[in-house]
Amino acid sequence: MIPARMSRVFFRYPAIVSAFILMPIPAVFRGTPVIGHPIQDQDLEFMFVPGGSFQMGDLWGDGYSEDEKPVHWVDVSAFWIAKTEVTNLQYCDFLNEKGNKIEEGVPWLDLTDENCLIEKKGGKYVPQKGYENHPVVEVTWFGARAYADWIGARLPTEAEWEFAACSGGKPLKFPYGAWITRNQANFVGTGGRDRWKQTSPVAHFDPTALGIFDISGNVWEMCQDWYGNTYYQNTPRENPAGPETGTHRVIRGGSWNYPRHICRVSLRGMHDPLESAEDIGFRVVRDVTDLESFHP
Ligand SMILES: [Ca+2]
Ligand SMILES: [Ca+2]
Ligand SMILES: [Ca+2]
Repeated sequence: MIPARMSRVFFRYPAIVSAFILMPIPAVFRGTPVIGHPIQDQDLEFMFVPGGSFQMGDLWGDGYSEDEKPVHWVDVSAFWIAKTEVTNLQYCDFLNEKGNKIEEGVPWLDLTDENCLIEKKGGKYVPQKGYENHPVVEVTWFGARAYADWIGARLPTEAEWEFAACSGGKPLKFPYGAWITRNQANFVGTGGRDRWKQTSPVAHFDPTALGIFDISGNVWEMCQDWYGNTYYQNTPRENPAGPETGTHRVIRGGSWNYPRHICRVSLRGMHDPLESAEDIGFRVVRDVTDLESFHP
């Protein structure tokens, strides 16, 4: 069954892929980056990520931490990824329907935090003026997961996140290549097109080759996996989904609060799922249905 919410969600196949949609896709297309489309107003829009194999981890040997090693091959099945981080306005739609529920003893959104960009006015959740299109922050992992459920989606695994961040598993250090500039992403400080000391509106910078925005910088993005610092030493090749248990969840991509080097696609962060922060948000992904699948 398609959830009611799906009526507000847009899925895009890149033109090059849609021609092959009903036939087995040649191996050469696996992991091929796809071309993006303009973002659609406040509605969630997804890009198709063809499945493929890639080398996950610190390809360049310049990570801060051993947790990105060893580099290892991973097979990722096709999935859909939201083009942008979830915005304050999108998150308000959710809160106005479901309420700001308590899960594991904490509210989905920490409205009491001075850094929260959403407020409750006249019984309704509204973004602070001017922050409608900025990514939601001060949201817990449970609040992120609940939103994803509500929209008929889920949080990405960190393997999916990294595969998408390097446009289908290309050997890239940063989402745009060997380097990242202030004209490409919002990291700490300002300069060039990065005019922001804190969050920027989503999709202000150019998309990656895959057609997604702010995959590095702006806000950290929560993944579904538990964080394990030695997980790469013993991980399944096919669609790894993290350790069975843990204390922290994986976050990826760096933020407005961290330096350029933290925007590396292989960098792994972690975050207490009961906590919320001024520079941590999320984006959602969706599984490919049988009908949409073009794997033989
Ligand atoms: Ca900045
Ligand atoms: Ca981001
Ligand atoms: Ca907080």
